[in-house]
Amino acid sequence: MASILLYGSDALDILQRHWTGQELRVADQPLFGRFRLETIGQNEAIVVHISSRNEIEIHSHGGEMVVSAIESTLIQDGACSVSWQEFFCPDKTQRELALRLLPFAPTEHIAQILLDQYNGALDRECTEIEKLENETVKRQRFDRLKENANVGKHLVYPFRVVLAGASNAGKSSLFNAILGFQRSIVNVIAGTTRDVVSYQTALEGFPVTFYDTAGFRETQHELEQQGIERSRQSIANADLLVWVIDLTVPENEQPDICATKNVLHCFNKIDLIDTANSSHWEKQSVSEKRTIVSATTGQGIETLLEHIIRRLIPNPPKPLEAVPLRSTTDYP
Ligand SMILES: Nc1nc2c(ncn2[C@@H]2O[C@H](COP(=O)(O)OP(=O)(O)OP(=O)(O)O)[C@@H](O)[C@H]2O)c(=O)[nH]1
Ligand SMILES: [Mg+2]
Repeated sequence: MASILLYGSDALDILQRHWTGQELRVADQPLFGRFRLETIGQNEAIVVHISSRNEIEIHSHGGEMVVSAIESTLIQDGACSVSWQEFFCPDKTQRELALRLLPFAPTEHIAQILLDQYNGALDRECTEIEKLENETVKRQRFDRLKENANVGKHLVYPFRVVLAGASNAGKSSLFNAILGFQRSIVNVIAGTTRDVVSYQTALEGFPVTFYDTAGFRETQHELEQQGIERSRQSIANADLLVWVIDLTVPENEQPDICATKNVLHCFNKIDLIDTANSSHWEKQSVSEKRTIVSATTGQGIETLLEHIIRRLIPNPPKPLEAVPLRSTTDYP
């Protein structure tokens, strides 16, 4: 099903030229008839709803060819085509951008943030900031806008969280435990993952893509070397690197590329540590910079996810708060 709104003073006259069916008139009820598609020389069954002489909804079946044939017939008669976003919000502002992004909202939470922006959250905040006389408060409110602008970049495009670490640390097992299904192959043989495996999900309603990568180790195997090079590339593009460490083996050094990244250390395989040692590990400060889990038993995974989202969004926007959006050219 596709809907086209024919709007303007000539709307009824334009429709009349191509219409055969029930008499066209302003009515509460839909009217049934056929629309002559001039460009392909066929009559298409349609339903129209005429709420005023200026405003007519045309409903056809949703095939792309039919919709574009109706559109080009109307354009030939003097109509011009605008997207629904431009129609409702023609001023090319953040409000229009919010509408443009709305169909791509991956979760209800994101849709709500976008609707808040459409309803003028940013304009209101800017007007209020301008009126403030206290420079310190002004700066605080402005800094908060900047903080939310980082969230605004990831309403439609997910945050990228890369799981990396030494071979066999349990990255793929952790990836599967986070997602809740067996997306990646897990094996006791070191060097199992070669390509980057990704999956998009949501944390607290924000889109996040997790990447499972090939483990770092010295190897002469060309395929594995290629995999490790891909791991480096994924780390370079990450918003957050989760460096996975096997608690049962001496800690490996991180490659240089990790030094510049936002890193969370994740100690895995706590289930293999005997009770005495385990309490030693559990006493280690679990913080937003380090966390202890077992990908096998699921222990600590919830806490890990909380830490991940807090590292990505330390203070999530509150309902009705202004979230600056990125320019249209960055979006589909
Ligand atoms: N007991 C226990 N075993 C684990 C845990 N996590 C992973 N393993 C085991 O460790 C081995 C390696 O796990 P993977 O998830 O394939 O490790 P990886 O880091 O993806 O390995 P590569 O892809 O080779 O780099 C497998 O035998 C897993 O079953 C854990 O939390 N506890
Ligand atoms: Mg793996």
